[in-house]
Amino acid sequence: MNPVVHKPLLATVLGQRQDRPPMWIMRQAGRYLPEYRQTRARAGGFLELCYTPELAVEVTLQPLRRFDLDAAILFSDILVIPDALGQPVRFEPGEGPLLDPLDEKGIEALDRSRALEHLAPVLETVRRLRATLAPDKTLIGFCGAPWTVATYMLGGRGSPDQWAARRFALEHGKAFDRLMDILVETSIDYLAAQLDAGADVVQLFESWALNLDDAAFARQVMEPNRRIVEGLRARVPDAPVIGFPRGGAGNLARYVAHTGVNVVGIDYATPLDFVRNTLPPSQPVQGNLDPLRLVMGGDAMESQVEAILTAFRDRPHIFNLGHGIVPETPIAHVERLVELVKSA
Ligand code: 1CP
Repeated sequence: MNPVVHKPLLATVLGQRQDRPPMWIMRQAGRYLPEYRQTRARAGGFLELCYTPELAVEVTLQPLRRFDLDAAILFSDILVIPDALGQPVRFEPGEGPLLDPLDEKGIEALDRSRALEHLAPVLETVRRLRATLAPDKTLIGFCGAPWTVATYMLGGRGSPDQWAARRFALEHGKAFDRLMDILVETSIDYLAAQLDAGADVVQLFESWALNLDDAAFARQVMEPNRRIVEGLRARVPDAPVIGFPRGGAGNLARYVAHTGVNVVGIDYATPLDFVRNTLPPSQPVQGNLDPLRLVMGGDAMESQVEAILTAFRDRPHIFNLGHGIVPETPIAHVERLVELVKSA
């Protein structure tokens, strides 16, 4: 019989406060690591890297070889879903993702029937990671939440205010709701398959939950996230979910109550006091160091790490950044961050 091994990060997701907060780093596999840049060059394109299990496993594990992190996050991208639905995604150097923006006809032409087949290599990566990872490490699967993925599908690229997608939602309500339905259903299939392949927990990246009024936040963020959590748990009972509604601070408590996520990710612009006063001490949180402070290191970093650890000391807390690590981050600063949190 296998002994049950304690996974501190998974336990925290399930609401059990640890004496020292477990940690991972948002976008921990990436361009700040020379070994990532090397593997990325071997793969050719970025999507080839995502769709080649051998290389995707390698880059997933790279940050864990350097740093004593408590979780690995599957190496993939939120934009494999449009790619799998038949809206091709291109990654051009220095550009970020590019797509041909969808119109109403394009939404009708999306084909959900073969999406999981297209994503089979990503699921194979999860299976290989499960077989390789040390038993005390948590394996995090993920997808982009529907609204965030839709902003790229409708706008064709990242944008500062998501104008194209916000406008489309009001101007072409029926087609927009159809797109959200497709994304909700595909995300449920995809996340259930990741859990089935061996992920311990899944994260919904709602990176563009900002710039939305009450009604838009309810329609575009809260309801689709809720439907995914509910649909996923109908397939995988008690599926553990982390939600990260970046920019949704005013709605934090409502988001948690409405969606039923286990953990809520806190972006770095959300005041620590506000979180303490808004969410009950039993509510697990994840976050929220500004990635810029990790670039700076020194007191700029250390003072805020201390403030975060103190603010969340009384609750289940997963230490993390409040958004993704950036390419110019010095590796020595990441080493120091891990040392600081480990000695908390
Ligand atoms: O050239 C390269 O190597 C591409 C850089 C890169 C990487 C390393 C991209 C392009 N995606 C990724 C991997 C990735 N993306 C992961 C797995 C790696 C890990 O965490 O260790 C994850 C979880 C993501 C998630 C992701 N992709 C998000 C949500 C998180 C966030 O940062 O808000 C978003 C918005 C994307 C889209 C995307 N993909 C890539 C870029 C540069 C972007 C952002 C574009 C923009 O700002 O609009």
